[in-house]
Amino acid sequence: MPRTALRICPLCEATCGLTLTIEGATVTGARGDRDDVFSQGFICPKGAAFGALDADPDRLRTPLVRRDGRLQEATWEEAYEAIAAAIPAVVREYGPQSTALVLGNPNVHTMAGALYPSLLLKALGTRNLFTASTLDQMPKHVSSGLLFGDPFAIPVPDLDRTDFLLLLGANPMESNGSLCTAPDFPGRLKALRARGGTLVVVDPRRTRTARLADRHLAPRPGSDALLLAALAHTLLEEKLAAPGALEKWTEGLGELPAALASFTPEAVAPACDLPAAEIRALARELAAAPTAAVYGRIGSCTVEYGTLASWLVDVLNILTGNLDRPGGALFPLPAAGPRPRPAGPGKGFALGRWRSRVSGHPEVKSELPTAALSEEIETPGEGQIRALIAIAANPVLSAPDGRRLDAALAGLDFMVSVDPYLNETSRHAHVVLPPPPPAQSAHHDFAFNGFAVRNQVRYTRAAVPLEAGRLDECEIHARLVLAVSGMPGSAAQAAATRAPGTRAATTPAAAAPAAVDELVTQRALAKETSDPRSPLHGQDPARLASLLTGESGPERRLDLMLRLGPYGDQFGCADPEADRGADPAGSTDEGAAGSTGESVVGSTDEGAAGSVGGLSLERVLAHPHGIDLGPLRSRLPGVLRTRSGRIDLLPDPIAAELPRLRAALAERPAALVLVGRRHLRSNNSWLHNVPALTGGSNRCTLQVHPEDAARLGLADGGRARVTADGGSLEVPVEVTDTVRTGVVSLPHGWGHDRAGARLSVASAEPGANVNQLLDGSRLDPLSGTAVLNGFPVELTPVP
Ligand SMILES: Nc1nc2c(c(=O)[nH]1)N[C@H]1C(S)=C(S)[C@@H](COP(=O)(O)OP(=O)(O)OC[C@H]3O[C@@H](n4cnc5c(=O)[nH]c(N)nc54)[C@H](O)[C@@H]3O)O[C@H]1N2
Ligand SMILES: Nc1nc2c(c(=O)[nH]1)N[C@H]1C(S)=C(S)[C@@H](COP(=O)(O)OP(=O)(O)OC[C@H]3O[C@@H](n4cnc5c(=O)[nH]c(N)nc54)[C@H](O)[C@@H]3O)O[C@H]1N2
Ligand code: SF4
Ligand SMILES: [Mo]
Repeated sequence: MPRTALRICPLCEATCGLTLTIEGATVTGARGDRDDVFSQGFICPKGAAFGALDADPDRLRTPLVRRDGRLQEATWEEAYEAIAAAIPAVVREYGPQSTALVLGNPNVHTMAGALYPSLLLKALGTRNLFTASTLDQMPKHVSSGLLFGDPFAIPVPDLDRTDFLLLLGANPMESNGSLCTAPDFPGRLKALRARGGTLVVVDPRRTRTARLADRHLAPRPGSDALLLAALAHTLLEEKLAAPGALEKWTEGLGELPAALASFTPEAVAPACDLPAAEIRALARELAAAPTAAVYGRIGSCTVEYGTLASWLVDVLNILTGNLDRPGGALFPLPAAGPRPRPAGPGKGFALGRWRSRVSGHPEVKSELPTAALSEEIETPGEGQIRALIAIAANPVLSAPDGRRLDAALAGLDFMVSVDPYLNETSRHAHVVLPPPPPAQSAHHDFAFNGFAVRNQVRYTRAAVPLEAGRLDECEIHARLVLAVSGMPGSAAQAAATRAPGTRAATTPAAAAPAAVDELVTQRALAKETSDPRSPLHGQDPARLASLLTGESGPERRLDLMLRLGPYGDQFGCADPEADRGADPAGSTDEGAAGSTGESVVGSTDEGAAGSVGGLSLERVLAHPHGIDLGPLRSRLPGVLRTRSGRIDLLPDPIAAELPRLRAALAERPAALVLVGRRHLRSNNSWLHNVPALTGGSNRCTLQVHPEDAARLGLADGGRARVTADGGSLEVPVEVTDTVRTGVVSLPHGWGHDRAGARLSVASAEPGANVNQLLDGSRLDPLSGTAVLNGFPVELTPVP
C-alpha cells in the first residue's frame, strides 16, 4: 500500500512543501502539499522529480576511500579512521592554516549544513574558509553589514503587498527566487500585476520574468550600479526623496547628494546604454508608487560593482521611505533565529580583519574569495593549504578556472568530500562521505526562513527510514568534527556496527556524535542563563537541557533554537509583564492558518514579537503543514547593529569605492560581454544527471543576438569559439533575440566530461564549463565575489 509523507523541498530557495508518495522505501511520486501554510500546493518540475533524484543509481551508497591511488568502497569506520589519521597529522606538521573548508550551495539546503560547519571550522582551527557566497550573494552581505551592522540583515521585498517592484538581475520565473524565499514566485508576480501593481525588470536578456513585466529595461551588463546611482541621484535632485520615519534612524543622508553628484542619468546613459529620459521616468515612478521595493540578485551581485549595486538597492529603498514598511522591503524574523534584541549601538561590521596569504584579499565575513582557492593550494610557503574538506561543493565547475583548481586539488595531501556524487570535484578526494538521499533526511530551513516573504515555521522528519549502512548527514558532519580533532574512538563507533533502521540516539554507537550536539546545547544554555537580559537568566542550564525534546541531537538543537527564538516558549520563563501575544498552536488551527493566511502571533512591533509565542519542537511537530507566523513587520531600529545604532547610509568602504564607479563613466565598454542564465529544470552543477530534468531547452548553448550573429558569421545550430581571460571553449550557437546586442549568454554548471566522475547521464551530454573562460582575477573588490556576469569575450565561428 502506498503511503504519503511530507518533505520540504531542498532543491531551491522557495522551500515548497511536498507530499511524497512512498511505496516500501521508494519515493514514487511528489506533488505540492496543498495544506502547506507557505507554499499552498505549489510545485515545479524539480520538486516533481524528487523521486527520480532520490533513486538516481549513480548516487553513492557507501563511503569511498582512496587506496593505491583509486577510490574504493569502504565502511564508515574505515573512512573516519583515514580522516582521523590524516588531518590531525597535517595540522601537527604544518599547522592549522594548512587546512581549508569549502562549503557549497546545498549546505543552505540541509540541516547539517546549518548546524555543523562552524564547529568543523573551529575544530580545524583554520581561517581558510571558502564558500559559494563569494560566487553569489556576498556583495549583499557586505552592503547589509555596512548599512545595518549585520551582514544577515537583508531586506526582502514584500512581494505580496507591494505596489511596485523594481527587479534587477534576477529571473525568478526560472530560479524561483533567491534571497527572497517565496514559493510560487511566478504566481506572486502575477498577483502583483493583477492587483494593479507594476513590475519593472532590468535584465540584458528578455527572460520569462521580463516578459511578465510592465516594463523591461535591457542595459549593458555590469552597469546596474550606475543605473541605480542615477535613480538615487534623480530622487535627490528632483526632491523626490522621502525617507519619512527612516530619517530618524539614518546617518549620512546629508552627504549622499555630493557623493552621487556625478551620476546624473545623462552621465550614466552611455555606459548603461539606456536613454536618460527613461532613467528619470523610472525614478519618478518609483517615488510616486504608494509602496515600492527594489530588489537585485545574481545579475547585480556577481558583477564588477556588485557591492555598490547591492548598497544602492537599499539606498533607494531608504530614500523612497520603503525600507522596513509593509509593501516595501522588510526584515524577516525567523522562528529559529535569535530573539530580537533591544535597540542600541552594536559591534558594527568589519572587513579585512585578515588577508589571504597569496594575493592579500581581505577577509569578508570570515571568508576568503573562492576564486583564490587554487593559488592558496598551489603556492608553497607557510600556510599553504594541504588538506581540504569540501562539503556539498563542486567548485571545479562553479568557480573560475576549473582546470587550474582541478590540478590544484589533485596535488593536495588529503581531501575529504561530503557529497552524494562522485563528480568533477569529489573525484579528487581521498575520502568521500555520501549523505543519504533527501527523503531519508529531516528538514528545517534554517537559512531561508531568514529571507522569506512571510514568517512561518515548518519542520519535516525523514520521510523514509535511513537505509541500512547509511548515516544521516548530521551524523556524518558530527563525526567529521570528531575525526579532524583526532578524537579517539570516533572511528570505532561507526554505523556499520548498527542494526539497520535504528535511530542514532538510541544506540551506543552514536554516543560520540551526540556528544557534539550535547556540547553545543550546553554552551548555548550556559550563555543564555548567564545573560542578564535573557528571560532565562539565573535558571539551571542542566534542568533546561533536560526539558528539551527531540529524537536526535539535531532535533534537540532545533527545539532549543525554537524555544529561545522570537516566538519561543522561553521554557516558560518569559517576563510575566510582557505581552504574551497569541498562542500559535492553540489560537488558530492549522487548516485555518493555511487557508486564511492569517497571522497567529498577534503582536506587531519588535518588543511584542519578542514575547512568548509558545513555540517549541513539539508545537511544530503537531503542525505538519507548518505554522504561519504572519506577514513581515517593521523591525527598525531593533535590527541595527552598527556602532552608531543607526543606519550608516554612506559607510567609509562604500565612499572609498565610489571613485572607481565614477571612473567607469569614462570607460569604453567592451564590444561583447558574456552573462549566464538559469533554467527551471537545472540546479547549478548537479541536476544534470536526472533524466527527467535534462533535455529540451535545458541545454548548454551560447545565445547570440541575430545582429551579432550576422556580424560575426555565426549560424543557429553552428558552433563558436568563445575566448576570454581564462581560456577558450567551443560551444553550440543558439541565435535568439532574447539576448540584447553586445551580449551573449552561456549557462554555468556544465562540463561533465572529466574522467573519474560517476555521472552516467550528465556525461552523455556534458556541455562546456563557462567558468573556464575566467582566470579568477576579476573580483568585486569589497566582497571578494567573482565577476561571473558581464565579462568581455571574443567569438569566432568554428567551421
Ligand atoms: N558562471 C557562473 N558560475 C556560477 C554561477 C553563475 O550564475 N554563473 N552561480 C554561482 C552560484 S549562485 C552558486 S550558489 C554556485 C554553486 O556552486 P556550488 O556551491 O559548487 O554548488 P553546486 O554546483 O550546486 O554543487 C553542489 C554539490 O553538492 C552536492 N550535493 C547535492 N545535494 C547534497 C546534499 O544534500 N548534501 C551534500 N553534502 N552534498 C550535496 C552535489 O552533488 C554537488 O557536488 O555556483 C556559482 N557559479
Ligand atoms: N532552476 C534553477 N533555480 C535556481 C538555481 C539554478 O541553478 N536553477 N540556482 C539557485 C541559486 S544558487 C541562486 S543564487 C539563485 C539565483 O537566482 P536569480 O538571481 O534569479 O538567478 P538567475 O536566473 O541567474 O538570474 C540572473 C539574471 O541576471 C541577468 N544578468 C546578468 N548580468 C546582468 C547585469 O549586469 N545586470 C542585470 N540587471 N542583469 C544581469 C541574467 O540575464 C539573468 O537573467 O537561483 C537558485 N535557483
Ligand atoms: S520551486 Fe524550488 S522548492 Fe519548490 S518544488 Fe521547485 S525546486 Fe522545490
Ligand atoms: Mo547561489
